This record gives sequence, C-alpha cells and structure tokens, in this order.
Amino acid sequence: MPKEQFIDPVKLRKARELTFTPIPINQYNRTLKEERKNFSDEDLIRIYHDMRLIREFEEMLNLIKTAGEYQGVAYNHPGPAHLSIGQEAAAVGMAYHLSVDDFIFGSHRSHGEILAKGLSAIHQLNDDRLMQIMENFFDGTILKIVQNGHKGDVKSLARRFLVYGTLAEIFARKTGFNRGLGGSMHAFFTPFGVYPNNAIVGGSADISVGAALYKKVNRKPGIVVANIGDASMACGPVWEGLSFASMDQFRKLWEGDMKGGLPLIITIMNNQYGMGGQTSGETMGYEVAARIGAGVNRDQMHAERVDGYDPLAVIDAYRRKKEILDEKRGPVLLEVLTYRYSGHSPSDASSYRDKKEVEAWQEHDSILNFAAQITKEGVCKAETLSEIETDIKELIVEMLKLSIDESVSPHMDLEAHPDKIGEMMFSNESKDKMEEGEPEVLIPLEENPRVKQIARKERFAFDKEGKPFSKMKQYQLRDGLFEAIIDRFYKDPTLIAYGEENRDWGGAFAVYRGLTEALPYHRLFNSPIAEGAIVGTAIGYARCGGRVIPEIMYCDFLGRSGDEVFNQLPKWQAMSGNLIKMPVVLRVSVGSKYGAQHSQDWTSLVAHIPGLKVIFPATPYDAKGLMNSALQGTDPVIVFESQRIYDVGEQFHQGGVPEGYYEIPLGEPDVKRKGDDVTILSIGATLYRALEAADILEKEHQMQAEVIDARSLVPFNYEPVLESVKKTGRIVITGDATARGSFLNDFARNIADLAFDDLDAPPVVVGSRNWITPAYELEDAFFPQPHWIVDAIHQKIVPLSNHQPKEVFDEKTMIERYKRGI
Ligand SMILES: Cc1ncc(C[n+]2csc(CCOP(=O)(O)OP(=O)(O)O)c2C)c(N)n1
Ligand SMILES: [Mg+2]
Repeated sequence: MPKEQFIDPVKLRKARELTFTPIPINQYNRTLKEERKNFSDEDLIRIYHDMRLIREFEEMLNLIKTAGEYQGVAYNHPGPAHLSIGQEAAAVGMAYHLSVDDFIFGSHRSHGEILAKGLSAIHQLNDDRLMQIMENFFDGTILKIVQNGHKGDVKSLARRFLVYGTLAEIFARKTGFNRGLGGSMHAFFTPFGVYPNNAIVGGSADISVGAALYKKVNRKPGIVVANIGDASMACGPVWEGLSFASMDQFRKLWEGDMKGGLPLIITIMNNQYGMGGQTSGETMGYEVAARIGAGVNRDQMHAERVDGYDPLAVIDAYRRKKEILDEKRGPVLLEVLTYRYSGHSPSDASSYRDKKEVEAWQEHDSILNFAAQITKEGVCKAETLSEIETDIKELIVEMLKLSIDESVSPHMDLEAHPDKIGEMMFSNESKDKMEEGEPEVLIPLEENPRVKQIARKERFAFDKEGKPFSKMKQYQLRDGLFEAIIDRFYKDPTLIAYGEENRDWGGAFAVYRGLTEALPYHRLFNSPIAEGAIVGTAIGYARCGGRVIPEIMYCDFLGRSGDEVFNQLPKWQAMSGNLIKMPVVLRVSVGSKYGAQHSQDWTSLVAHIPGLKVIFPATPYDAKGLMNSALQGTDPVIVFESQRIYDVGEQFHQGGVPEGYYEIPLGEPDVKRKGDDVTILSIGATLYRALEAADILEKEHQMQAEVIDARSLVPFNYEPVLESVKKTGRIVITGDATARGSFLNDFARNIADLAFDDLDAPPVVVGSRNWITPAYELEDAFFPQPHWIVDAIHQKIVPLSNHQPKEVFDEKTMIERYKRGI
C-alpha cells in the first residue's frame, strides 16, 4: 500500500472486537421438483450422462490397472492413474455453468474434471465452432482418428474426440492432447477451458491466481477455478496463493475498471483423504476447510461448504459464486464436500480406512441417487438411463481400442528422432508483444523523469582521455536494465512486473525507479512477501498468454520459490506438447555485504534444471541487450544481476550503450580483453576481478590473459571459448558461486572434453569457498579475488617466476578439504 494510506494510531489503538459472519455448510435444500423450472429434462439427463461417463472412464482405468483388461480389451498401463470414482457430482456440478472462457486448473486427480468441463463445452459450443476446434488442433490429427467409424452428429464426434484425446494422453501416445508428454496428471485441453493439471500437490493454487490476474489485467472474459485437494491445504503455494489473491490493493489502489477482486474460485475438493491418511489428522482447515476463508480477508472469501454429492447443489453454488466474481468481489473459497471410493491409486489397498465407511458413502452415491430422483420425478424412464450406460460403455471400449492401437496411436519415436523432446524444451520465438493493442501507460516515454535523468548521463564510462566519469555521471548497469524494461512496457500491452517493493520504492536496487510514474498499478505493483506465489502467479499469467517480469529480491530467496522454479516454470512448454509458451523473465539479484543468507550465487541450481534459460550480464551494454532478448523471447529466462555492479559504467562497448533498441543473443560469450597466454572465463560480477587478475599477470608476469565473459549459462556457445583455448592452451573458470557443484565445474568438464587436445593442463576452477558467505568485512576470504586467479594459474597450470602464492590450490590441501566437506 502507498504512503498516502494513513495508518491512524488513534483509530487502531481503540478497543474493539472482530466478528465473523457464519460460513454456510450444505445449505442447499431445493427439491428436484422445485428445480425443474431451472433445468429442462434434457439438462437433467445430461447431468446424469456426464457423471456416468466419468464413472465409466475411471472404472475402465481401474480395471486396466488392476486386472489388465476392460470389457475383453487387454492393456498394460504402467503409468499413473489417480481415480476420482465417487467425486463425479463435484466435477460435473463445477463444469455446468462454466463456459470455455472460464479456465479450470486441477491436480493429479483431474480426469473427471477434464471430462466434465469438456462435455459442458461440447454442449455449449455450436457445431461450426466444435468442428473448427477439432480441425485446428494438431492439424486435425485427433479428429481424423475419431472420425473413422463414427456415425452421428458433431457433438457425438466431439465427445469421442474428448474421451480419446484424454485417454491417449494418459497412455502417453503422440496423439494425446499434449502429444503424450503430459500424461495422466498433467493432461489438459485449453480450447475447452481445461488448463494444466498439476502433479505437485497444491501446485495449481498460485498458478491459478496468476491466470485470474491475466484475465483481470487484460480484460478477458471468464473466471478461473483452481481445483485442489483437501490435503493441499498444508502446502505453502496454496497459502501464498491465497495471500496474493486477496491483496487489498486490488480494491484500494488499482484504478478505474481495474478496481476490484480477482475472478477466481479456489475449490477445495474435500474427499477427506490425502494419500493414505485423513487430512483432518494431518493439516489445518480440518472438519470444515471453508473455515480458512474467515482468516483471509474481510469477505471471508465468501467461503462456503457445499454438498458435493448432490450435483444440483454444486451447480447452484457455482452460479452464485460466479455472480460474486462478476461484481468483482472475488476471490472465492469453495469447499466441495466429496468422497472417493478409489484409493489414492489403483495399487492402494485402502488399508487405512474401514470398508464400512466406503460402503456408507456408496449408499449416498451421487449417480445412483440422482438416477433414482430423476426417474421418480418422471424426467425419464429407467430404460433411458440404461441406454445411456450402454452407449457410454461402447464409446469407452471403442476409444480404448483406438488409443492403445500402436498403428493409430503411436508413442513418440525417439529412436528415429532422438532430439525430439529436446527440441520441445524451448519455443525460441521472437515476439515484440504477446498481443496486439495499445499498452496502458501514464505519461509519454520522453516525459519520464528517469528517462530524462539518463539522457544526461555518459553512456561510456571514460572520457576522450580515458579518464572515468564520476559514478553519478556514468550510465550504469541498472540503467541498461531499466531501458530494456521500460521499452518493452511501451511495446507489449500484456507486460506486467511485480515483486517485493517493486513500485513505491522503485525496486530494492533502484532498477525500477521511474517505472512508477510510467505505469498504472495493474502493470507494476508490490507483491506479498511470497516468493512461491511471485513465480507461481507469473507462470499462470504467462500460460494464459501474457508476458511478465517477476522479481526475487535476493538470490537466496529462490529456495522459497523452489517448486515454481524447479518444477513448473521450466517444464510446461514441453509437458504441454508445446501448446504453452512461457514468456517469464525472472529477475534475481545476487547480494553482497549482507552475510550468509543474502549473498549467495545460485546460478548452478537453475542452470541444472532443463527448460530454463539462464543469463548473468555484467556490463550495462550486455544488461540492456540481453534483457531485450529475454523480453523478446517466449521462454523462461532467469536473469541474474549482481548487487556489486549495479552501478558500473560501460567500459567495453566502444561508443557506449546505444540509445536505441538492440539485442544480444542469449548464449553468446563475449571476449572482454584479448590475450594469447591464458584464458579466463568468468560468470557475472567476477568479470571485474578476472580483469584485475589479467592486469596483475601482465604487469608482474608479462602474461597476456584473454578474459571471456560467459554472459549466459544456458544456452551456451562453447566455440569462442574453444577458439581461445586453442590459442592459449590454458583456462581458468571463475565466478561467485561456491565451487562445489557449481556451473563453473560444468564449464570446466565440458571444456576439458571439447578441447582436450589443445590444453596444456586441465581447466582450473576458482569459485567461492564451500562455506557460508561471511560478513562484508570477511568477504574477501570467501569470494574469488584477483590474486586467487593468479595463484591458481601458478599452482595448477604454469609456475610463475618469483611468485609467492597466498591462496593454496595444491592437491594435498584440496583433498584434505574435500575430506572435511568444505
Ligand atoms: C508436493 C507433493 N508432495 C507429495 C506428493 C505425493 N502425493 C500425491 S497425491 C498426495 C495426496 C494429496 O491429497 P489431496 O490434496 O487431498 O488430493 P486427493 O489425492 O485426495 O485428490 C500426495 C501426498 C506430491 N505429488 N506432491
Ligand atoms: Mg483429498
């Protein structure tokens, strides 16, 4: 919140009481007779059909997993199948009022939700639209498969399409909805508003918040529903998602039509169990999970528990909750009381629960009860329901046969195309903007105070005589980042940025100073101190089609967004069968001066994860050019920035940092100083220490060092480095990360491999010590220093005459340290 929000001590110190309003529990009480004015007979039969289809689909999978056969069709499915038998009314009730503009996100147990939402979409869309969707999806591949042998109308064709696409995906077939790369727990189909399901418990929660943010900021129709399990209420991403979703700034600070809450329903599918335990014994929100809403915001998130064993009660709840969202009073927390007869997975013998409990719920079975109600009420005859059942069984047998037929539904051929999955890791597109439209800005770029201030700066660090300008006068690295970012804000209407202290403060390290004046709240805002949600929401935002710059204030806080950075951000492009792009540029600042929990370089953690691009610019010219490239792309890029060098001027690029737009391709290292005797490859801010080492080598040992700035870690073009090594025969690799397990070692290993014949000695790594980062006053003993590089060359590569090393790199010392784990 901004400074103008006066926090009044007189008001705040007054004695008072906080009261809560009652949270409704299973309040729906209309009879079917009463509901008949709201539902046609056809509607009611459709509800039955959809629930029955989900039940049959899941029972088929259960039989395939446990007996290896369904209706005489044998198949071995080695992969997962978390079934939702018993939860059908909850899924169908949810989907009933949702349109294709309403997006659902789910969990590992979401087959039922995919089918329910898909069937609802098929009902709502006209034949032309349905044909269009099916014809366009993977160039009509699935359509052709399901058209074969089909007799009937477009809607029944679409039903085959939905069942086949889901099943083929579960069976990892190339013809599945996500080319078989998602599988049972991640399958989705966006044309019907079914967004990615998530195998990480609670993983969809903060991602859905980002999807709702996308809808709000880009004025898109529809709402977002996050379907998460009851056990996920223990997970950090869920709580962080709730914090982010319920920020008061949406109502207090966001302006004009942006004022108001997020269009989001967080649905807790409360089936009473986590894997093999009752959630009531293991997490909070027990007994009634809707209770959580009371603690979140003044509206108590409009929380409610609804009886998920009655489809009409669930339909009614979603209708009412949607109205709340239409009035911009979201987010909503909805607990849907349900129960699964199936264990966690078909291999689960459910030994932790009493058979009688399962039987008791089966007596309340939503499908049987609903069938009894509609036949009793005269909606249809029992025979109609039997016919539906027969029809569903035939459909499922037929789709099962098609989806396991290798000639129709092959797996991806990785023998013929060994790099196929590799090619799918990045989208590598170049896009000025993610959508057409005028970006919303508050002032013309030229009027921006920071832009004006930068215009007075020197874009090259030195004057004609080679003397440096004063620090204040120099165009700094942070200015390079700023120019690239503000330029994109004026180009791409979807671009937003957020993180801790991003707005009023101007970003913790003044990169964003000047953006506050330029952008409305909905394009630049402070996030909660919730690193998981900062990254998770960005993923949701990008998945829906937007471009976003989230920020992690210190690299050390990356751990707080571990799942989002390790499991979500990098994987969805490939896991979606390339249906999803992920234009997320995650800025991460590497600290110094603040000790052990604020000064770590964790480049190696993210460079290790397939699917992330990783860069670490060290000069203003590189910062602007690389940031421009990152923002022009459609892949997730982690941009490391070092607090040691935010204020450096441009010392290398002749002519200084160009005022206009230019790109530096990701992956290209840059020779910052030429030399023939030894190569020093540096990552990040260590560049400047490598250059100092080069000075020492020149002055004291008449050695010319070639200094190469890696600039990128992933991707990385080794050719310029190999060329240099061909010339020098020697290489030191240096950076601020603790040496053990670092990317420095990866570089060393690969260079040894690729340049073996050219090397006089194995590549030498000079990283930080394997300790905590100590206080600023002691830092020089931790981070690589110029003399360390010289000492390492002396001890490991070539003896330097008259050199007295201070730092030891000899084998005996190193073996001793490794023994002690330091
Ligand atoms: C982060 C994470 N931890 C643990 C697991 C293993 N796991 C899979 S499902 C599950 C229980 C989830 O229970 P709930 O959220 O209630 O969903 P349900 O399975 O009942 O639908 C667990 C612990 C996981 N997939 N992800
Ligand atoms: Mg559960």
